[in-house]
Amino acid sequence: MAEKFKAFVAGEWFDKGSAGTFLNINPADYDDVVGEFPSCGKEEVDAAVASAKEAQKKWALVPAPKRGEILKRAGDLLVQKKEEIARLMTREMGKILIETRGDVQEGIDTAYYMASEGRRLFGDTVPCELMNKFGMSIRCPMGVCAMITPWNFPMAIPTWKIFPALICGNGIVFKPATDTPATAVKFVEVLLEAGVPPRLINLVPGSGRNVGTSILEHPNVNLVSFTGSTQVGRMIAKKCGESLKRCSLEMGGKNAQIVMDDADLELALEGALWGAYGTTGQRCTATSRLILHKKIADVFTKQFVERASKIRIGNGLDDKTQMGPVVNKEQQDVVAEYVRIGLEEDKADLILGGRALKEGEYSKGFFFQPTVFTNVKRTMRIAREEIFGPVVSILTVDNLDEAIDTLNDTEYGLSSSIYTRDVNNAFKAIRDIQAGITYINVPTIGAEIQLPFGGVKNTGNGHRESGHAVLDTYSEWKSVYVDYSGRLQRAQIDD
Ligand code: UN1
Repeated sequence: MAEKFKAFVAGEWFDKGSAGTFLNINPADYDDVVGEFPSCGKEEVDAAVASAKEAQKKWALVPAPKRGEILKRAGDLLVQKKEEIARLMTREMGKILIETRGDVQEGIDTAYYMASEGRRLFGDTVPCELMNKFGMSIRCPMGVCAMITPWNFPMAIPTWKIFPALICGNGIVFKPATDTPATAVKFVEVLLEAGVPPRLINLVPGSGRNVGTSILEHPNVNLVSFTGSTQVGRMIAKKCGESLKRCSLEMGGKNAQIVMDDADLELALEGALWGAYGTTGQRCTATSRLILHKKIADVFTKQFVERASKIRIGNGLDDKTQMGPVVNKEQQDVVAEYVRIGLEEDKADLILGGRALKEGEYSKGFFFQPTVFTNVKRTMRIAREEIFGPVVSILTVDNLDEAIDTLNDTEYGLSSSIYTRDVNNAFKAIRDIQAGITYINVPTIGAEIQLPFGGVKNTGNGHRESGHAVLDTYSEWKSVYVDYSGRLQRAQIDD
């Protein structure tokens, strides 16, 4: 019998939703059922929004430093439960333990960062143009914020959204990905134990069609924050546009690492392997293109393939495993389909991997070999579309300008990296690369939470997560003028 997990709406836990229940399985071993979860729908979303809206009125009156104390306690609890949550996360979505620990750590970092924002939440004080008049800007809550989160960072990404929303004084409706509802339950338990008012935080697991649609159509949802595919993000933006909800989108990437001929090749190799195959390539920041200077392309490719071929694939709970499965069967099929496309279209050379692993120890999971294509042209689909799996396309260039031009030749603009020892190359790249994040001698993955996270072009819609920039998403600015002259002073008219 599968363990029964619950949803949490209007201060109550319950184990059956209006759309029944759904099962969550371990992608490394599909006989291992992680749990049975309530499948929610419109009924629960309506109740969740009403509850969050009501509870938010009181929460907005709690001084922000006090809200911060609750976030600090949530961080402390995540520290205590880090190992337990990391193991559960590996079981439900497959990435290896050191990475799921890192995922929880990112949540802890966010808790502490946002806890101290409770004592800042800076606005401006500015001089006014008239005498005896004072001007300032303050942050006000948005109201009810709905979070629609992905499965690849089941703790970090919900914390990126929920902690800043809470510190800004908002109520929450949280729809986790159906592949990772267990981590979401643990997170909500932590929030409640830390002292977040029960009716303020609502957890509504269920499908995009049932829960997602009801959220988007609800008139009392003031903001939707979404991380996921560009295709779904576009649909969300359209829906939010109709009702003028604020919407913060963090979507696809086709991130590249440039390796120049003057780079420290060993360092660049390590970075490329981690960026490409960490999280089995399932990060929006994953390195899915390597752009190599022609002088080092052959030697770099040879060593990259040699090392990639040695990556130990297996169950992420095993300490020896270096790369876990992909998250589910559909994702395994998508990756296989891209390999087929790569082979057919314009004939890239498949020089490593390319197959789903289905035999022996892999027979009950969704594993895929580390895969490398060379002779890839910029126009090919494997060089342009997000694959979200362990597949790398190698492109060769003659110089830095061509490298940057190639890197920019995509509809996306999330993360980017250049390995070079030449400071002039580095600064040119910082200026000319079109991306929300540029790393110098660092792989494309591994953003820290004190800087803004997000992308340009079709990766985002101008909002950022993390850092203090995220506060602009979860609050409304109010400008305040205080005239203490005791008479009518007309701006732009009186002296
Ligand atoms: C994601 O892939 O959606 O920068 C988030 C990184 C992580 C977060 C990735 N800190 O790779």
